Amino acid sequence: MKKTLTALLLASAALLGPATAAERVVNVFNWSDYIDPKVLDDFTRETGVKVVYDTYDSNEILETRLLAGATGYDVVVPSATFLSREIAAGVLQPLDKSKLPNAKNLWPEISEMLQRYDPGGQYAVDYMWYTTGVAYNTAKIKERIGDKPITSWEQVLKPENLKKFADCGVYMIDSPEDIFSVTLNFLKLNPNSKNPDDIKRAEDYLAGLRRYVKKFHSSEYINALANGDICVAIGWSGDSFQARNRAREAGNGVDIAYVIPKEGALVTLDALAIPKDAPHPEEARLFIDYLMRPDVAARNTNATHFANGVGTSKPLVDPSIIGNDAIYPDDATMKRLFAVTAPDVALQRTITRAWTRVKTGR
Ligand code: N2P
Repeated sequence: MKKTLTALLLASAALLGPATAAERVVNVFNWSDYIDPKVLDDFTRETGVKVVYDTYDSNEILETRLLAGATGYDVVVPSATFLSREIAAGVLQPLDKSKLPNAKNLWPEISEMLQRYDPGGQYAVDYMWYTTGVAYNTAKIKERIGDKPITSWEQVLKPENLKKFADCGVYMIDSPEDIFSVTLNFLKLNPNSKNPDDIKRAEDYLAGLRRYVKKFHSSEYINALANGDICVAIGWSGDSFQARNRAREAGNGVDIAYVIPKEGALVTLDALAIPKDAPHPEEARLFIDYLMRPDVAARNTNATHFANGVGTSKPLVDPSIIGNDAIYPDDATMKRLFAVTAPDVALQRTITRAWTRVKTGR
């Protein structure tokens, strides 16, 4: 009897042991506020692969880690220009599309846009795409400038105008690509200019706005807007609508609007990619493929208010989101958007330094 029990215990230990050791994992490094958290649980339930999820709010953070290597991450989500530089630097691995059956669901026009940064679509698929515009607290803006909704960059990028909002709080995303391109466009220079003199002009211009900016930060503005702590943010479309919804859910009377100003705005894409040295590339492909399922992509859009790259998800997206031109721009809005390409290493350094001076005033 005793012998049988021991044998039984040993047998069950043998069963449990290897099962734990073989637990499948995918390490995901994504932007903050960029997924429906329930999607992660469902992925694990359906595939048996555990998700270790970590977040960032800046391409610069992701790029520094990727270039250092051995990040331990299996899936990363760089924005388009950073993607192109990271492909050139050899820190990503090609995506084997034959192992991504849901790639058939991708939106052809959006994939085409992404291929300007990833020729032939070899390394990445689009996750989301979005604009950089102006989010604002409608009541606080009205108190200060009267019944004139924000429609133009002039209302926030002219120092004498931005000054009117300084007392109720202005944030800008801490993203030189976004703020420089928007400023260049406002100054009627090429938003994609690669001329260091243009960068200098934009830097000097931004230096005159800095005193009215409370903070440069790329994720805190969601709650700051929702709580009524700030009244203007230059930020991303989906985040701004998340702020609007958080305020609605809190029932705190704060009303947030987001606008793509009439002079146009930056349109960017964020792509799913696998680092060259990813420890679990097979699980990474499973995860990326799952995100390209139309129902899953729609859930992520419904939760984040960012437009996704899966065309076949559109019928499943909340009609108020699909019908919102500031999230899914119509043709007329689309014509006002501009995209940018990656600067070379030397210009990138110039931009980084200029941005530091803008933020610190030194
Ligand atoms: C998510 C922001 C994603 C847009 N909060 C910037 N890549």
